Amino acid sequence: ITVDDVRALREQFLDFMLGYKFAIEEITTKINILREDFNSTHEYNPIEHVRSRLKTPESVLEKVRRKKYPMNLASIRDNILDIAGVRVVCSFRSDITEIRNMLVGQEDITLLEERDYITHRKPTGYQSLHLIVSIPVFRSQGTEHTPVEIQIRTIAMDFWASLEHKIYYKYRGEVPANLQTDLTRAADVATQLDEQMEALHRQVEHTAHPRPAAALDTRDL
Ligand code: 0O2
Repeated sequence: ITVDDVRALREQFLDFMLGYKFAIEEITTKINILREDFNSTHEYNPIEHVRSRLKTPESVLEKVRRKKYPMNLASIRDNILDIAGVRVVCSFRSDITEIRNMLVGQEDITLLEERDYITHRKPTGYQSLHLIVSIPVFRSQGTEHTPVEIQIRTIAMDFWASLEHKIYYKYRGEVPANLQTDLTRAADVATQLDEQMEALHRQVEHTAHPRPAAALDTRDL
C-alpha cells in the first residue's frame, strides 16, 4: 500500500462522512421548520432545543471493531446507523409523540428502526425515544439515502442522561453500585416530574384562556 493509496482512502472516507453532515443539515432544517410553523399556527413551541453531532472517524472505526463488522465503507454504511445524530429536547412527554409523528409522516423520511426507551426504560434509568430514519441527500454525484439517529426526549430526561453520561465516562463504565442506585432513583424522580408537568400542561390547555383586556381608549371614557 502506497502513500497515494492512503491519501485516496482518506479522501474517500472524508467524502463518505460529508454525506452524513448533509443529512444532519436536512433533518435540522425540517425540525426548525416544524418549530417555527408550530409556533406560528399554535402559538406554542413543543421544541426546547435541538443539538446534533457527527460521530468522529475514530468513534466510527471503534464501533466497527467492537461489533466485529467488516472494515470497509459498504459495511460501515450498512451497519453503523448512528453516524449522524440529532437530539430534540421538548418540554412535555406528549410533545415527543407529536414531533415523532410530524417527522415520520414526511414523504421523504423513511423510518428504519424505532426504540422506545420511554415505555421500556433502560435498566440504568435511561429514557428517550430513538428513531433511525433514512433521508435522501442530493449530492453532485447523485442521491444518497442516508441514515440519521434522532433522539427525542424531555428536558428532565435530557438532564438525567447528560449527568449519567458524565458519570459513566468518569468511572470508565464501572459506575459504583451506590452511585448507580442513586442514578436510578434520580431517574424515577425525573419520570415523576415529567408526569406532573404533563398533567399541569393538560389542565392549562383545557382551561379557556381569557384574552388580555384591550387597552382602554381614552376617547371612550
Ligand atoms: P454518543 O456519544 O451519543 O454517540 P450502540 O450504539 O450499539 O452502542 P445501540 O443499542 O445500537 O448501542 O444503541 P442505543 O443504546 O439504542 O443508543 C445509543 C445512544 O443512545 C448512545 O450513543 C447514547 O447517546 C444514548 N444512550 C443509550 N443508552 C444510554 C444510557 O444508558 N445513558 C446515556 N446517557 N445515554 C444512552 P453512544 O454511541 O453511546 O454515544
